[in-house]
Amino acid sequence: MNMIFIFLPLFFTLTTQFSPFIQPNFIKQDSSNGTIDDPDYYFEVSLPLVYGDTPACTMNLLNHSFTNITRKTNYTVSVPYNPPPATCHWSHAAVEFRAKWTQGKMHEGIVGVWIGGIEIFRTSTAIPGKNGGYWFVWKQLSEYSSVFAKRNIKLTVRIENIVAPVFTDVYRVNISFLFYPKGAGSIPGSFISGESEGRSLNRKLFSEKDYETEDQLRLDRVMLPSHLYDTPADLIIPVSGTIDEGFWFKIEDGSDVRTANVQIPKSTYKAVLELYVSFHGDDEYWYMNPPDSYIEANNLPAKKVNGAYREVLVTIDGKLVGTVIPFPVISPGGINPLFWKPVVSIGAFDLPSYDVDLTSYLRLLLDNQNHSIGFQVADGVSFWLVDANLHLWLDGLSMQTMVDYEAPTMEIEREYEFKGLDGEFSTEAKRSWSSIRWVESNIGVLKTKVTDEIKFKNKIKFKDYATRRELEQTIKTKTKIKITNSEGHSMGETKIEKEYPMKITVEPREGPSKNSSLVKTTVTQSRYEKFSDERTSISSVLKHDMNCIGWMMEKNNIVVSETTENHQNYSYMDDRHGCYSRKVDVVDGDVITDETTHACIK
Ligand SMILES: *[C@@H]1O[C@H](CO)[C@@H](O)[C@H](O)[C@H]1NC(C)=O
Ligand SMILES: *[C@@H]1O[C@H](CO)[C@@H](O)[C@H](O)[C@H]1NC(C)=O
Ligand SMILES: *[C@@H]1O[C@H](CO)[C@@H](O)[C@H](O)[C@H]1NC(C)=O
Ligand SMILES: *[C@@H]1O[C@H](CO)[C@@H](O)[C@H](O)[C@H]1NC(C)=O
Ligand SMILES: *[C@@H]1O[C@H](CO)[C@@H](O)[C@H](O)[C@H]1NC(C)=O
Ligand SMILES: *[C@@H]1O[C@H](CO)[C@@H](O)[C@H](O)[C@H]1NC(C)=O
Ligand SMILES: *[C@@H]1O[C@H](CO)[C@@H](O)[C@H](O)[C@H]1NC(C)=O
Ligand SMILES: CC(=O)N[C@H]1CO[C@H](CO)[C@@H](O)[C@@H]1O
Repeated sequence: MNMIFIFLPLFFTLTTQFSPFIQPNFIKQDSSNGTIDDPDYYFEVSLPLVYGDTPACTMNLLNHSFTNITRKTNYTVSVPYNPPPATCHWSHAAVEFRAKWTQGKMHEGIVGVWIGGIEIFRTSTAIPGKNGGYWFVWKQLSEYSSVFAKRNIKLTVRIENIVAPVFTDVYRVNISFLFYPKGAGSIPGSFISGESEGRSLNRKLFSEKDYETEDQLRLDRVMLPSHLYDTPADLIIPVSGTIDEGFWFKIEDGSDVRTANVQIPKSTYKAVLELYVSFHGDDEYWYMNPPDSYIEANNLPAKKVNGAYREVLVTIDGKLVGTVIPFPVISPGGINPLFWKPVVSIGAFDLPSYDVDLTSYLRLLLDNQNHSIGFQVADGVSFWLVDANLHLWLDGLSMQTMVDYEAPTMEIEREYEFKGLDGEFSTEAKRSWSSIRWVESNIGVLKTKVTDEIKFKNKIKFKDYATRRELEQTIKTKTKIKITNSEGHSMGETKIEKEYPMKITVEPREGPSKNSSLVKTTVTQSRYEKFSDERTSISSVLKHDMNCIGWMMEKNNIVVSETTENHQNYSYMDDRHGCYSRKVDVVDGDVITDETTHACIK
């Protein structure tokens, strides 16, 4: 497959969008013959399902072709959902999402999947070549069990961010739900060396509610919440818009606050808000945006871009209760579309969701009144798609949870230095907060202290009249949950640490002949996530590294040759489910290495 990119060496010539990269709408289908073969099958390097190969039952719910739609007609499709028959004994669910893209002009899209208004899955579409493309994605959905048990609800799918006014492509979607029996889950083929009697593997994946005594329940209820979804929530409430909008809120700028009302049961003892977030349009590359002072000083015909810091803010009745700086998922049309053939970037087919623990704020919610949960994107420009699910754990015992919290603190430092088109822009932000709650239990009053910290660092450099651009960014988050008894002895500590580093460079070189130029682009990105719980000695570590490099030669604004590499290392270690690692190397669209191992490499 080959393509013609209308490459714009100076991005300032873009008037509609401020973007340092090739835009998918500038990609045209080619009539000349290139050197890169067109791959058909696209994939993301990620963890396989841990429930094994044989579901207790499978339900195919949706076969739909999105085509022939315009902005005025509908991008949304809904079908009825009912739980599996009583003969199917299940306690875990997963979704199997199959997509096929045939015909058309290769538009980029973002797709959301909701069940009963609860978002369960967000994915982007690959940008296939002239032969079309297909991909499969599986996702574990056990934390949504309570929704899968509901009758007479709807499964809804929406596609958005289609650039064309009329969508003539054919994008087919098949969705099935897989239901698995109760029992241990493990990564297929996984083996933990030195594991006696498979101690950890036999531990229940999600402890079901079969507590022996109320005392046990009380104690566990205090200890377990540290692992956010250790047991699936009893009730999940959507915090989203209407179906016409596709449930998600389209947030247009930094002052756009979108809210939804929720009323929660008085018996709630734990609450976690799960946020789905993606960024598009003018904010697709928010992390590469220079400040507006730079745009103005250079008289550039770009819109307001607001620099390179974004944070999704969550409020209850206008009070800030949590924030998220999302993992910068690069869409399959992003930066250089040839990087993502056939392996897409980290998270592109299964966008991560983010958890904001609201347990400390329950006092604000437990009064049988409606409360407004709001979302805002600090410094955002058009547009962000945001919605959330409020996971609630309930019981009949009314436990007193007294709360003391310190207001969040936020420091942001911006240093901008530029002369003409060249300069350096650095942004550093740090946010931290903590809360303390006391819970009465059968072993006395226990104190839970939660501390959260987010650190954001972004540095952009423009050189040689801004034709050379460099980005270096890290997002780090750390959550610590510490439980102590009335004597001040530690009863356990849980830590969740995440780190998302990213580096991008775009570097033009002189071409071999007149009117030709060479551009080197590199992207390195990682996703590190670590969980550890001292009391149960459960821990898990995810490490995903990606490294892409591309050379593109263009002559008279037409790409004459292009070479790309994408290297990814993925490794996951979990005391309960086992280990998995995979190494994938792709050169010019060909997968030259794809190795999987299940041994736990410590
Ligand atoms: C592309 O290759 C095919 C066969 O290999 C040939 O028939 C066709 O003319 C070529 N197209 C161009 C634009 O070179
Ligand atoms: C979708 O297609 C499959 C395969 O042809 C078929 O078994 C299934 O019944 C279809 N599902 C729906 C909901 O139409
Ligand atoms: C698209 O719609 C037009 C008229 O509304 C119809 O003639 C055409 O067959 C449709 N195409 C597809 C692929 O459904
Ligand atoms: C789009 O589809 C949804 C769900 O099927 C429906 O509720 C809504 O009214 C439709 N909107 C339009 C503009 O047709
Ligand atoms: C909460 O809002 C819903 C509709 O949004 C309304 O039906 C309900 O009566 C309200 N409840 C209270 C207690 O205000
Ligand atoms: C270089 O570009 C100029 C203007 O676009 C054009 O007139 C000239 O013919 C081109 N030269 C070559 C060698 O392609
Ligand atoms: C993957 O691991 C190999 C071997 O340890 C290393 O040489 C390579 O640089 C790694 N690739 C990435 C993308 O980190
Ligand atoms: C992408 C995919 O698997 N599509 C299938 C969906 O189901 C129909 C049958 O209804 C098949 O024809 C498609 O191939």
